[in-house]
Amino acid sequence: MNDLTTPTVLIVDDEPMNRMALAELLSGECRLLLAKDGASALQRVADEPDISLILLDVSMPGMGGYEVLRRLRADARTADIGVIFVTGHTDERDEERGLLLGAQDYVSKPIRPAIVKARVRNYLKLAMQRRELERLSQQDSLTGIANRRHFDEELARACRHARRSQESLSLAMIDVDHFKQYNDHYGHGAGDDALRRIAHTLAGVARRPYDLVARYGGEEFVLLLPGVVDVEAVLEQARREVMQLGIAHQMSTTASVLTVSCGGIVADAGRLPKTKESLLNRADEVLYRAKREGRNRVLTERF
Ligand code: GH3
Ligand code: MG
Repeated sequence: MNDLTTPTVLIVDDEPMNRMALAELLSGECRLLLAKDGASALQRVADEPDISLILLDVSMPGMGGYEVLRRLRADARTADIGVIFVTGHTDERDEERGLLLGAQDYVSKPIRPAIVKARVRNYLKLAMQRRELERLSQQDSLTGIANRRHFDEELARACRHARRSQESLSLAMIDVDHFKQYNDHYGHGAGDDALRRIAHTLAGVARRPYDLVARYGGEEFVLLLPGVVDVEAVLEQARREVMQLGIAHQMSTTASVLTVSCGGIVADAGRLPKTKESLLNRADEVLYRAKREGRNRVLTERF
């Protein structure tokens, strides 16, 4: 994982001298990658998910800059990468064409170092602000874990991936038991603290690279566990670790401490329901069975 505060810039030019000049100019500003033609630029982009900006030469042997840009914009994974054309073509029509294709900016060769540096800086500053806003928009402000919006996006993505790869997908809903009484008795502030500690505990349990824990709303959490995993074991660990936090709950009729109920489902790729809502509903049904059967327990279902 790259340092999120240092942006990555890809320099694409068939002339080694041009690449070196730009790299030298920007070496203190960002992490730099170099490519010598259009095809290797696209390969670099496919290998490096964190590229913020591409300084793209227009005329190169083989695939030129316009075609590289067209392909970047046509692929959802790369459509948002910034592109600044660096070109000897200073014709107005060329510049218009590049901008219409979705380039952010245009600088002409021979490059004027101070101008290029300033334009790159300006773009990177905006890109970093946008990235921070995006991060905040995916985060639950109380607990710091993912929010429902982010979870819904990731669930849709995980369903598509499961269908493509024929891997199974596991999902769980986790709900705090008797939390209304906890709030009523200990106060809303204590309730908030408890939710933070529970969120942190759940995040510690689901920690494979594509696992996701989110706050779904109120005192309800969701867990997304793509691929093959022993859901029952993960949820049982979550349930146990929440209990072990030892958050006293005198008003609970289930235990002397705060507890959670968990409803998990394992969906085989071939049997994934059409919509992610029906997947969530099934997990919700299992959760409510866990509630009815006495709370502080894990139930799972496979289909
Ligand atoms: P059950 O065991 O059946 O789940 O009962 P419950 O009391 O946990 O469920 P209920 O849905 O009746 O109450 C949920 C409570 O969660 C109500 C609300 O006050 C509390 N709650 C929801 N969001 C927050 C929050 O952000 N902070 C705090 N402190 N409390 C919250
Ligand atoms: Mg509850």
